[in-house]
Amino acid sequence: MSTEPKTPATSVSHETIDFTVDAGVATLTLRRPDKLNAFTEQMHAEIRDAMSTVATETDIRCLLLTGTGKGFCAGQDLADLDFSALSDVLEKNYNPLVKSIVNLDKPVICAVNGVAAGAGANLALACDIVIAARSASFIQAFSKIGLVPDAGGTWTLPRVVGAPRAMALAMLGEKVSAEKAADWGMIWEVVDDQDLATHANALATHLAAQPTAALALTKKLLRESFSRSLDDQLALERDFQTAASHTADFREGVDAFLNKRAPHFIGR
Ligand code: T3D
Repeated sequence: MSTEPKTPATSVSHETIDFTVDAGVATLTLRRPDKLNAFTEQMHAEIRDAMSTVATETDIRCLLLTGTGKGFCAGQDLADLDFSALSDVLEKNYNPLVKSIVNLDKPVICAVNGVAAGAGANLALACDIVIAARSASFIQAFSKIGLVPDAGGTWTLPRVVGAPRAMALAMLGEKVSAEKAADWGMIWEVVDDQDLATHANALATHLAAQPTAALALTKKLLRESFSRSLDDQLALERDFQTAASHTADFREGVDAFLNKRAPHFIGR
């Protein structure tokens, strides 16, 4: 058993998200339930603010992303759309958001509590470990309104489900159930709706107490592997393993094992 980080619980109030930090876990909850938590300009600004705290606070060692109500996120709020400036919106909002999750040097869990559509689906798929409620679903809704997939979907989808499924999902915009998403390897697991929050919190609390510096290196290694040769990847593993071996957590992990006691990891 590992020990939870000792951070005091904090909560920052926003209008469209909830953001809390407790026991090393930052929980970012999308909160526009009447609109299935669709993204607005304001929500993007509030998420940016929260993500900046997650990136810079060393006491935060895991991020949990989820939504309120019956949806996880229905993508861009189509009533808050600037038809003349989509590329600006992607550059300002969606692209930095996806990068802030993929490049975050901490594990990111997404607990998909309901439908995840458009950029909402691709936001979920950008996270490191995705758990979904049994009633949740994923929809590449873009083709239904004459857009192309964004928020990293054309990068993530072929990697997680393969090109044939990615192509059909993107072209047909069909709803994929949580069960099918798990069968296809799009997500980690499905849990009963009533168990999602408890399960996701337990997983996030567990991860926050793990050797998170090594987890950050692991995340980077796996992400980088898609664009590297085997030789380059082996060299990167060597370098990152050297870095991991210099952490206090490595010494602690080995000592705890040899002395048959629970390790106490500090994330450094
Ligand atoms: O630069 C840019 O900004 C471009 C970026 C684009 C990124 C994108 O994400 S494009 C894709 C945008 N999203 C969609 O096209 C999905 C639209 N929504 C749906 O297709 C359906 O709502 C769902 C399949 C997701 C769920 O269907 P259902 O039947 O469970 O719920 P509902 O009744 O359709 O929705 C409930 C309410 O949420 C409803 O509002 P009302 O009528 O009760 O006042 C509905 O209008 C609202 N809602 C759902 N999605 C959106 C939305 N309102 C605004 N924008 C939405 N995306």
